[in-house]
This record gives sequence, structure tokens and C-alpha cells, in this order.
Amino acid sequence: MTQALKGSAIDCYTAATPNGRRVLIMLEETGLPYFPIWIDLMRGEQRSTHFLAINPEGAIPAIIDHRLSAPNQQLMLSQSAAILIYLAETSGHFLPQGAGRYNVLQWLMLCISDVACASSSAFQVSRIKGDIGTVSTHFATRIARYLAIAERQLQGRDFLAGAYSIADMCLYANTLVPSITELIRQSDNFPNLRRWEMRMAERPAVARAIVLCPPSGSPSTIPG
Ligand SMILES: N[C@@H](CCC(=O)N[C@@H](CS)C(=O)NCC(=O)O)C(=O)O
Repeated sequence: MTQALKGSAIDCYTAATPNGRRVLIMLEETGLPYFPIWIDLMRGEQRSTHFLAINPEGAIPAIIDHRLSAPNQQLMLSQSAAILIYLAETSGHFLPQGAGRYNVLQWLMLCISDVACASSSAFQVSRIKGDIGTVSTHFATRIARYLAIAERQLQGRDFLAGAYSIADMCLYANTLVPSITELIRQSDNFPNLRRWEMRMAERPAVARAIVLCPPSGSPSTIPG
């Protein structure tokens, strides 16, 4: 792990969730100096005064980039896709210039607004007590539909936009959700996604980011 003292690098407020993991993958991939600050979502630390001053939405991930020198230029950013784009632009990696850029952004948006949104909704619905049959099927169908789009895109390609990019990091974090992992591995419909998953898992930076995420409920370092 690249680690620097808090205050001299990028503070990354995160947790072991898809949104938290995709940013950690990017930080590990770029080698940018960062300091992970674990937010215990179960204990509600995302709603602490300290954290709400960083992200008023009270959701991880969020970053503070201390590398910007002027005091009033300290950058605070939330929304995992925005953070991925920011880190790609400041590192110069995983988001090309020119026409290829919009191809990556198109796939990034599919992963964040379609796959991630359906996956998160499916999780929230699964926590509702009572009959959730129709709603649950609705989100499961959407997830399978989006994965089928990614599956077709990966035909003859190693990565979603050709070269490895932030779109792959975004989708991979979602495929680590157990129900999605199971769907990809157990269905005959996703051979390209299975091979892509293996390519992703073999990347040292991806492996480091995944190992780094502690189980939920781990001790937190956030003040107040
Ligand atoms: N669209 C946001 C979603 C952020 C989000 O929902 N984060 C969740 C964890 S994956 C969270 O912090 N939830 C805490 C809460 O809602 O109380 C992103 O992409 O970063």
C-alpha cells in the first residue's frame, strides 16, 4: 500500500463497500500518496459532524487532496465516479484524451448509474421486511441486463473500453457484491465477464486494494 502521513497526501474516507473499493483500487493503481480513513457505516460515523463537513451527503467515499498548496484550494470531493475522474486527471492514467475518453466515460456511467444503482437498490430492498418479490425481481432483472451489456462489450476485448480504465475499476467493485459474483460465476451467460474478472483479480494493485478493506465494524479513526 502507498501510505503517507495524514495531511501530506490524499485522505480517503472509505469503507469495505463497492463505492469505497473502487476508489481504493484507483489509488493503488496510480500509486498516488494516500491515507485511508475507515468509516464505520454500521456505527453511523458517516453522519458525524466531522464527516458531514467533508461530504454533506453523509456517504463514503470522499477524499481531501492536501497536495494542493494554497490553503483555500484544498479539494474535498465525494461521489466515487467523480473521484475516479479526478484521480485519473491528476495522475494522467486510466482515462485517455480524445475520442477514447468519452468511450471510457460512457462505460463508467453505465457502471455507476446503472449497475451500481440497481445493485444498491437490490440490497436496500432485501432489507425490507415483508413481501419484496416483485421489486426484488425487478432489480435482479436489471442487474442481469446490464451485465449482459458488459458481457457483449467484452467480446474480443480485454477491458470495457479496450485499454484498462476507471470504467473497469468501477464495474469490478460491483462484481464483488456476493450476489453478483455468484450470478457471473454460476450462469453460462457470462464467459467474457468471468475471464475479465480473472484479469482484474490478477492485477497487483487490485489485489492490494481488496485486501486493504477491513471487515465492517472495524475500529474507526474518524474523530467525533
Ligand atoms: N453515488 C455515491 C453513493 C455513495 C454511497 O451510497 N455510499 C454508501 C456506502 S457504499 C454510504 O456511505 N452509505 C451511508 C448511508 O447512506 O448512511 C457514490 O458513487 O459515491
